[in-house]
Amino acid sequence: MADIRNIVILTGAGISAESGIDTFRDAGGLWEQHRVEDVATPEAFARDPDLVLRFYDMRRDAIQTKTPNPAHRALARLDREWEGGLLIVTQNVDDLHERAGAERVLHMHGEHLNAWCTACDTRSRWTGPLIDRPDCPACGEPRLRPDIVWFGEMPYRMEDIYAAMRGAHLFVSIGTSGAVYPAAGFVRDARSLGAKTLELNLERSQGSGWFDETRLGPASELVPSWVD
Ligand code: BJW
Repeated sequence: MADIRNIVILTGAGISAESGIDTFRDAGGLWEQHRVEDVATPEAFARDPDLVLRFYDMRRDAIQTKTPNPAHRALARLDREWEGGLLIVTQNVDDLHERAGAERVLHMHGEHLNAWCTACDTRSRWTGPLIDRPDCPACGEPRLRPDIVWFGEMPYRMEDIYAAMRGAHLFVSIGTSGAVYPAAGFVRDARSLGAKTLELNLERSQGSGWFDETRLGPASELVPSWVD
């Protein structure tokens, strides 16, 4: 790592799998249990908001009982100790990076703990279950939506992500299938911007061929051994 100063790390559902949070596309994953079109699009929310809200209530309840695993803790340690530039860009909506102690974290697909008022663009902490849903604390709008980037919506803070990628010497992808854009294209972007690229994943992903190096195995083992 002698010639590396700035690092961008992309994480996906695989880093939280060993904490007990379902991934999306693995066997038994969320998209086998729910149709994407029913729960993870703006059209679904317009058509049947209660169904979508119940799906996210269920996800939020499940996530809150889970705890960070050695992979989250290793990245938090790296974040604390790395004096160069570092950005953890996570596609995950859980807060396990933060609960492990990481600070330089960007949630490009939103956060399950947040509610978003599209009437006045205020984010607030999501507190209510279905029968007691809070109104917007800023404008009183009664219908808040989960602060989640659904299919067809623009992921958050793309300019900040590309600013970090432009200065990165190393791009590391952890636990993501490379099935969802624009995150799936980051490895090619990073390469063309001159960064070295490393993938840490349980199995080969759709993007594996683009990485300089791929290491296969569980994140709880691969990430600590890469960090140390
Ligand atoms: C382990 C492990 C262990 C397991 N250790 N590893 C260009 C080309 C083609 C299509 C598109 C394109 N640009 C845009 C699109 C459309 C679309 C898209 O990509 N569709 C594809 C399906 C083709 N993208 C979008 O719509 C995005 N928006 C966008 O592009 O905006 C621009 C735009 C706007 C308007 C008009 C036009 C353009 C938005 C995408 C939003 C994604 N949202 C979701 C759902 C969030 C809701 C929720 O959480 O409920 O985000 S989808 C879901 O997939 C979730 C994830 O963040 C995302 C990525 O999944 P991830 O993390 O990779 O999980 P898995 O399950 O797929 O993989 C897990 C991996 O871990 C596997 O590889 C395992 O092997 C591994 N693993 N255990 C290590 N222990």
